[in-house]
Amino acid sequence: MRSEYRVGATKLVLVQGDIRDQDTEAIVNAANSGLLGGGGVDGAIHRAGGPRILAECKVIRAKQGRCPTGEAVITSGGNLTARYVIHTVGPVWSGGKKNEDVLLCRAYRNSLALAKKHNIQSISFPSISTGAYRFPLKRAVPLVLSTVRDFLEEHHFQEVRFVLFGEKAFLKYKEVWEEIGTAD
Ligand code: AR6
Repeated sequence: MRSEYRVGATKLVLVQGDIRDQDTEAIVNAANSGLLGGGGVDGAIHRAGGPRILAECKVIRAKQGRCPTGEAVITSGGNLTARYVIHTVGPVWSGGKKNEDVLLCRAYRNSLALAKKHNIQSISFPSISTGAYRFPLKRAVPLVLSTVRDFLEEHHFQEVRFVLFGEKAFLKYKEVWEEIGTAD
């Protein structure tokens, strides 16, 4: 399943699929602050991308320590089709009173800003924090899509893609985008 929209000159795509298979210049990893791999999207990206990504993450760790929640760092894509992986850390859901909403939006915004800094034209996002970190999907999607929409009103990309693993997530993103996204 796939839907295409526009925000200004940027193509916004929602697709059901696997983040590892995307042909955008960058893909985003839902990492943890240790940056040394994990389960879910993180494990899948490291397995598919090979040891080069982990080696670069270790260099970043040695230089700056852990990656704070809401921040993002960049490595190459190793063996992936994507040239870069942007590793960002979403918040762990703990009831909604620990600034989770703000931190989730920050993870998307900082990933986009880092992509811009590296002159990246196309980028794919997974649904950050809504797996192991248990951020409720229903609450996350309007926050995420309005954050990205607002960023794209100020900055242009060729394409921003959301890659949703399951049908339920895909349909939720589609429903919300059709409510809050800009019309063509
Ligand atoms: N492609 C796209 N989406 C995926 C894929 C995939 N290959 N695999 C899972 N998803 P999660 P989080 C979906 O748990 O909640 C890791 O251990 C999944 O269905 O990957 O941010 C890290 O190291 C869910 O909707 O990320 C951290 O410790 C979404 O991606 C922690 O998990 C995010 O699920 C981060 O947890």
